[in-house]
Amino acid sequence: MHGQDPFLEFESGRGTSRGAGWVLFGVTLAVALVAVSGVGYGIGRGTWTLPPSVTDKIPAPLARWLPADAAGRGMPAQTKDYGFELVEPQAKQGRAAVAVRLVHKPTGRTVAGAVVFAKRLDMSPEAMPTMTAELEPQPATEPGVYRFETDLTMKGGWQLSLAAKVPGETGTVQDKLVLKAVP
Ligand SMILES: [Cu+2]
Repeated sequence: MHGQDPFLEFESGRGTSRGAGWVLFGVTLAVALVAVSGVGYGIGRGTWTLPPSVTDKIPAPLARWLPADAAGRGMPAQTKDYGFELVEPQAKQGRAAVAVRLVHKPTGRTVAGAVVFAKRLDMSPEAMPTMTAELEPQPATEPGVYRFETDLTMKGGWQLSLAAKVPGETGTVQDKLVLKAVP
């Protein structure tokens, strides 16, 4: 034997006030859903970008679905694990060979097989950003070291801008180095 049916109590008792409560709850839920999907839509279309402070904390598999702006912000954090360093910080003025090492910072290991695809050498350290020098890629002689031939027509600081794709990593490695041309 059972007592009063709870469903009947619901219907007959405070049915009216509860009904109003459910309606209010439903409206709140609907508004929240629209707001959330609107935010998702804005981010998905690239209308809104997330600040690096946020994207840095997002796991890489999730972060690759987020849009990245032109400056490369919003890209997966793991690309910051890599950087370039000059094998020799100085070079003779004139025809010069420049060698850079691509390093996986957490382990200190050099990274072979990367595609170095964006590069520029200019005199921005000497307030001459429009003074550039050609960079001619050279065959690698050791794994993880990338070589270029150039003509350093003036002594002083030259900024080397590099970008690379590392096998198995999403996003792009970007780095800037300063090379000193000495007489
Ligand atoms: Cu110059």
